[in-house]
Amino acid sequence: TPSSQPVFRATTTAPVNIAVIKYWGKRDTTLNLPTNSSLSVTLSQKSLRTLTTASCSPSYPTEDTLNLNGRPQEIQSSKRTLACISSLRTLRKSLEDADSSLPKLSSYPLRIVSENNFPTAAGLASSAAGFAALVRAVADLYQLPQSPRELSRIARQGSGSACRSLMGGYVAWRTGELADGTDSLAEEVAPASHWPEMRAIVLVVSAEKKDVSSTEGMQTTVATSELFAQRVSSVVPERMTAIEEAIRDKDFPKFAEITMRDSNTFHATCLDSWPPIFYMNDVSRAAVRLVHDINNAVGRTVAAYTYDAGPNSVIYYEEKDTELVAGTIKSILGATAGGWDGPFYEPLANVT
Ligand code: 2P0
Repeated sequence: TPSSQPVFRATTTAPVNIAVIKYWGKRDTTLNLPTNSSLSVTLSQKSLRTLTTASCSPSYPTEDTLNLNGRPQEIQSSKRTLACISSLRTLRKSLEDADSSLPKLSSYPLRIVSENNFPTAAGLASSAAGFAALVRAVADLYQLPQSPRELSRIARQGSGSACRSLMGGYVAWRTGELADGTDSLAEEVAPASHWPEMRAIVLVVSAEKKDVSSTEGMQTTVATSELFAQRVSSVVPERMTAIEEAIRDKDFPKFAEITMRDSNTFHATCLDSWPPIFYMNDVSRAAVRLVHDINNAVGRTVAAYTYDAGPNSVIYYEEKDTELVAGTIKSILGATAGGWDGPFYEPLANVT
């Protein structure tokens, strides 16, 4: 009977990462290969994470299924999800082929259940944590020996930024040179413990779904922005080198200026796209001004903002400046802006 059949199961969580050098642009849309390298900070899972359980059983109905935040997803129409699952299954199959005593998990239907503890598609990098958790959960279920670095190649096919969520701390996604994408991988630049004073606060300006998806937006930018070519050829490569030095030296003012400038350049290429793309709004811009005002008033750079494909701010600072930064922002924007939809998330910037 079906009930006597075994069910194999693995549960995992994956963190959100917030880029300080932004990924924006694909050179290959099928393999999700980027036009430029990017670098992110992995946020603490205490505040923002995806929780995913993957299971498989010969007793399951024949199709793989995915349930996200309580809703069944059309997995068969999601090429990216199918690509991740198929890569993982192939790796499992090769283990089974090499060792006939292993259960034939690769031949069983998969059931994946995933839940975010934060709004999906609100510019909080939900696809990054989502695909990273999916890949990690299925890899654990299949007991794959691959390293996070190798799994990042698979997660990248789900969502580019997901490859950076398989590691903690400071993570670079190297653009790679090969046409097949095998060298387009994430790698840890420094562990979280290297700079434990780093903090981030997320200001949820709006938890609404964004108008233009990242995938669509970046295609428009690549095809139409005149500023974009310069960003890819010289601006980002120089900033990648500089921010890696800033992280190595724990030089917050340098880290902060590069972070803010790269957010601004990314949003400038969005505005320079045709038709233009807007992700930041008036509340986002008020937070930008406030961060510059705080830095000027203090007389040193204590805070850095960054914005993804949505209006929410992520502000980095060091633990010693918590009152100056998080305290001021909460009291000023929390009291006056009236635009805040949701709670302030206060994740530690690093995974512990
Ligand atoms: C990033 N973003 O580096 C940049 C900054 C948004 C702005 O990665 O098409 O959801 O799935 O590869 O990864 C959002 O893009 O795009 C993103 P796809 P993804 O975090």
